[in-house]
Amino acid sequence: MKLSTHVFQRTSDQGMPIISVDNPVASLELSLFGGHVLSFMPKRDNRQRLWLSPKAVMDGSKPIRGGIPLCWPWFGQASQADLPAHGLVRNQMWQVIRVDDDVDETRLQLQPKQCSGPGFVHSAELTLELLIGHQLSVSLITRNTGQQAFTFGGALHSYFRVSDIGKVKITGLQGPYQDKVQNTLMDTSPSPYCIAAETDRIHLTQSADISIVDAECATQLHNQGHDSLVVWNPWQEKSAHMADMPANGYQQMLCIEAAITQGLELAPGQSHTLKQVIA
Ligand code: TA6
Repeated sequence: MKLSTHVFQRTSDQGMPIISVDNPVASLELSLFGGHVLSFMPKRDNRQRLWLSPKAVMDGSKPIRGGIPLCWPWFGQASQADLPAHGLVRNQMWQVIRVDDDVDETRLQLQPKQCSGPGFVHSAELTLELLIGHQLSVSLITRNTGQQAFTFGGALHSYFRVSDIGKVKITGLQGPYQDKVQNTLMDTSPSPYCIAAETDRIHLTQSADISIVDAECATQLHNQGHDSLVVWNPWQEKSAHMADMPANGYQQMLCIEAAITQGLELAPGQSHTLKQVIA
């Protein structure tokens, strides 16, 4: 089904609606389950920026491993044990509410079917806005549509494709971080910043510009509206124990997430944009 000149909707083999964008400068695929970007490739270099697990479960029975999972209205474990990690929206269907084609950019807006549920009983509106052009801009916009303030969190939990994790350097991250593997607070980020073991770090920083420098290329990230940048790689042992990840999958991926981990209060009528631009 054609939604506009450059935007199509199809049904995957597993029965999930997939949105494909193919414009003169870039291509992108998104699953309506989770409002989940699966791939992004600018045509100037035809290099896939995102990593999608070959073992990802794509039938809507669990969140998709890889691409850009949307975590909202909380990041990580929920306050109650029976609630899902990373919030309520990566497990539900989203719908397209707007499509615009421009000469070298396509704009898509989507919303989840529900913005409240167990663990978050507030009046909120959540919109995902994607600008698909020479770069991909991903904005998660939270609006308080109720009469009372609420506190929320979340993340753009992006999985980036790398050629070899052993050769990657991250630039632009300095200062202290919470190390979730060692369960300690570290004073300074490594320099050079390489990944050589299981890594799960919350950098409490509003630094905006980060580069993932790979063997022969670099992926540039511009982040906005976050209180933290999260760096995650499960490494060998954890990958081997994850049913939706190949044992060696950790070698080709690195998560760098624009996140709100500290809780952000939003007054009635206010909106907040959490954004990551990928170039
Ligand atoms: O963002 C890092 C993290 O919170 C890790 O602790 C790790 O478990 C990861 O996300 C993946 O979570 P998931 O629920 O998708 O398996």
